[in-house]
Amino acid sequence: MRSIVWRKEHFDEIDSTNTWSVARANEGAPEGLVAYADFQTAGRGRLDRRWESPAGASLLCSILLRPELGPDDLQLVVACVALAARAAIVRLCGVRPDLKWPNDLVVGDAKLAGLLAEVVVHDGAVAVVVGIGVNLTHEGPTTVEATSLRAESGVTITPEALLDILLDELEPRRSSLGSAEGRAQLRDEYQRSLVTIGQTVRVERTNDSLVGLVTSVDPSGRLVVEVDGVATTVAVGDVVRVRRQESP
Ligand code: BT5
Repeated sequence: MRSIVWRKEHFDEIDSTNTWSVARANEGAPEGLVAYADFQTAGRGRLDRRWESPAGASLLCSILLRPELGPDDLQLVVACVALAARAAIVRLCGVRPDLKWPNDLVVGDAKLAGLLAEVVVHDGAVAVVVGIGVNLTHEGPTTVEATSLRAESGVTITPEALLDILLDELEPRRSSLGSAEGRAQLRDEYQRSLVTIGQTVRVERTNDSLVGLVTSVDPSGRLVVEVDGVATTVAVGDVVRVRRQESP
């Protein structure tokens, strides 16, 4: 695959970089468009949740990709960006966050970053907008267990510095999406980076929840959870670690 030409668009303030990028994808914008902002007035998480950050305290960006993948493989695109962000963070300040399935970067149990992927189909062409918010100097809302890169490393990193290294790390992983061998390598890197593997978790879905042991991710990046000895594949949901009960 030819290398991607990244085209960065900066906003002092915007409602949401994802909302803006989804609109551009709907107009047919090519792969490589990157929107980033100092401040979002309506930053979005999944399921209509909010992403909060004061001005200039986070990397807030959305990346438009057009991978040649089926809808079942969306989680691999999220994995690409999450792994690129993790590698960039290691390069810049030595902090090594874990990935928490499906869309978080965490240090211990504290959330450092969240990702939001949205699929756009326009004239039969598929685009994926992957948004990521990384706390640089802001430790997130007080209501959640969250952290920042400055709190973890003492280093203040600018959004531009993190974005440039993230895109540098994303390029080879984006290429990997284009071949079966590359996808297998990506899945291995994803699996190694996921703190969720080996945990007993409760997966909360819109209409139900299940509890089981996470054993792996499948080739499409979906979570494989063993429930009463039976392997169940989970494509979407929030994951909460269940601490094992001590025997009385
Ligand atoms: C996410 O959703 O974690 C996805 C966040 C994606 C944000 C980026 S910023 C650039 C782009 N443009 C957007 O509009 N969005 C993307 P979810 O897993 O649903 O988590 C949301 C929850 O995280 C909230 O309900 C809060 O509990 C918590 N939260 C909000 N702001 C946070 C922060 N700065 N740090 C840590 N946790 C936060």
